[in-house]
Amino acid sequence: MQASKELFMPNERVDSLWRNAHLATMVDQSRYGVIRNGAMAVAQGQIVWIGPDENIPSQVIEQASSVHDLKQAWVTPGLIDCHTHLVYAGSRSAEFEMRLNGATYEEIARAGGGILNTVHAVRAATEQSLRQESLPRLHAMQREGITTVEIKSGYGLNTENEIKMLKVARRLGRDTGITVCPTLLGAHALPPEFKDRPDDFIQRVVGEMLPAVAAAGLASAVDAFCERIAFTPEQVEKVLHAGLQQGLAVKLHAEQLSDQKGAILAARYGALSADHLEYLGDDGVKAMADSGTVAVLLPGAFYFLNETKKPPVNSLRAFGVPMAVSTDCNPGSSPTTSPLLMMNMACVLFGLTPSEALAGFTKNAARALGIQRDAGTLAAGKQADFAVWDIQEPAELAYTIGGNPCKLTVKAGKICYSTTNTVKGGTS
Ligand code: DI6
Ligand code: FE
Repeated sequence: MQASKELFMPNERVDSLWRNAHLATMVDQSRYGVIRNGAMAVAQGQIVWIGPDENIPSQVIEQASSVHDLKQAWVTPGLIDCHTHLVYAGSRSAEFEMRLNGATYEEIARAGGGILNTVHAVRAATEQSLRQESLPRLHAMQREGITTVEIKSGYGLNTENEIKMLKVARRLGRDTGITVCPTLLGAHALPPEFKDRPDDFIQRVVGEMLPAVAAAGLASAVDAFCERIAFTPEQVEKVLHAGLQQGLAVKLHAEQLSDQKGAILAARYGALSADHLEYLGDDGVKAMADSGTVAVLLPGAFYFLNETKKPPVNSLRAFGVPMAVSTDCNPGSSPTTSPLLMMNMACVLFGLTPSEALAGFTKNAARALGIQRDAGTLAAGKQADFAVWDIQEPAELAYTIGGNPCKLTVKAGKICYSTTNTVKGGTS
């Protein structure tokens, strides 16, 4: 309340006032930071006042250009999907069939399929067709309350095609009004033209791709796949080092299929997040706790690959490592666009509580992207990104399997999706 009073100036214009709602602010994670019968005032895209409806200052009501009655619906921060490979072409349903006939994900990858299968499709696609294929995925996310998404490159694997993917990612943000945080994942797999020459490829990533992408301002973070079927910790380290030198934040695909000590490496580079983490050991958990690195859990990939080893959630909790949850939306290991289904899986498969799962798509996801100053909770001074849900209690978001109670998605105070219309750019 203190902050609200400071932010709201008596003569200030209020663009919109949202009343008669229950707010899961996520400021206090254990109880969702609930304000029952709450209200929020928005000016210039920011929350300027938030609190119980009965305490709304009279000036706020007088100055409000528009008032929305939310009819006792629940409001959460706009959902943040902090790990996706949403820009891609084609499908990998044939590999899904192969896996169900006995092949493993690793075997398919070693035989030149897997990620490289999608690389061929992305290289063959135009910027326009890549955008057309990817846009419905982002719209689907918007319909489930997403207001911010991270999008990785990683299916181009050369400078020209990685740049093509990142340009499409940027364009999708403009198409939808969703904030896109772009990440260069140049070291995702070894492209065919560098077969048996991984060190030469890493040199290309570091010497050519990374500087070109950074110079064009097309990425805010760098990522790599540290794994037996991808790159060694030594190779990954070169990429992280070069990324930091170019002013990018660091993220890492670590310990997905085996314990390569990737999370320890990521922590050493002050990574925002280490992601997947099924095979993470206690040494990795401790390193992440010390560096403040967020653990991004990806239950969709765990489920879809029929993985049995779970990430060490109890240990992450015990060491106070913040946990984010994300879709990992990609054609090979997690073909989903549903944050709500991922919340359910994070609870049922990994043992997160429903409030941890929601924090994983809000507060902790913001931290995994380094945007916690502006996003991830509902509080005065934050961007007015929120979702409105037709539910009785916030735990329902993680409880339901499938289904979608999202009524409205609001970005910087503007409605960008509602159950009755989708407005590009939005109206307040
Ligand atoms: N791990 C994953 O689960 C995705 N990338 C990665 O490094 C899978 C990407 C794909 O199979 O297309
Ligand atoms: Fe991934």
